[in-house]
Amino acid sequence: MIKGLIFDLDGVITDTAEYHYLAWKSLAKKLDIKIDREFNEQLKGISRMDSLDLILKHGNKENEYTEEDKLKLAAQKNEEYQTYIEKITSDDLLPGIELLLKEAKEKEMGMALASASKNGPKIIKQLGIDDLFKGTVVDPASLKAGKPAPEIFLKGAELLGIEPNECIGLEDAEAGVESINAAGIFSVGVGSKSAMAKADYIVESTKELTLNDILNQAQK
Ligand code: B16
Ligand code: MG
Repeated sequence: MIKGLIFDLDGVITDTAEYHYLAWKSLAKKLDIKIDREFNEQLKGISRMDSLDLILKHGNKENEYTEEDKLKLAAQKNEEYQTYIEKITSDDLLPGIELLLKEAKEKEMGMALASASKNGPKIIKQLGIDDLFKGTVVDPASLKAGKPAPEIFLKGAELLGIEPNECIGLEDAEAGVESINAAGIFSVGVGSKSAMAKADYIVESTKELTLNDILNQAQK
């Protein structure tokens, strides 16, 4: 029986990808590296430091910075990113998510957050949904390995006090779907059929996500 939902944040609950893009783009410009929205697709679900490494590689500058320099660059990006997320409100919940969370709460299902973002707690507060995730936000800094490793979703199940086969995981990134699958959790992928090919159940957008459908699919 399904007792809990484990959510990715960016691309499932809200769309912060554009803000990450704007902040990375301005940092990249300072480093004389050009990135576009297509390149940004690769950064979805990827941790801050891994994203920076991909950007430096993209500009053939991967050997020009020490670890200390990179920490400073990532901090600069995060400072700009935080100015964008300050403006997030409950209006920024993706379509269908408010109802899904409401129905899950009514059914007394557990809800956990499995986001690679260290800004996750701040973002869910801005969205006005932090009460639903009390004590169930996985700390990405505590992980030995990020997505696609299963650890983040396994920790989500652990925080909910339930088994992986009693959970549904929701993701919009390929690495995220792989992480859910490797954890032995039923995976719901939000996105195109090709990008989400490995998911157990696919919806093209959060608009199509309903609690009934995902429960029915997971309990088939
Ligand atoms: P931060 P998710 C991910 O969120 C983003 O998709 C990714 O672009 C970002 O680099 C990562 O969080 C880390 O974010 O810099 O705020 O720690 O999709 O895992 O919810
Ligand atoms: Mg995501």
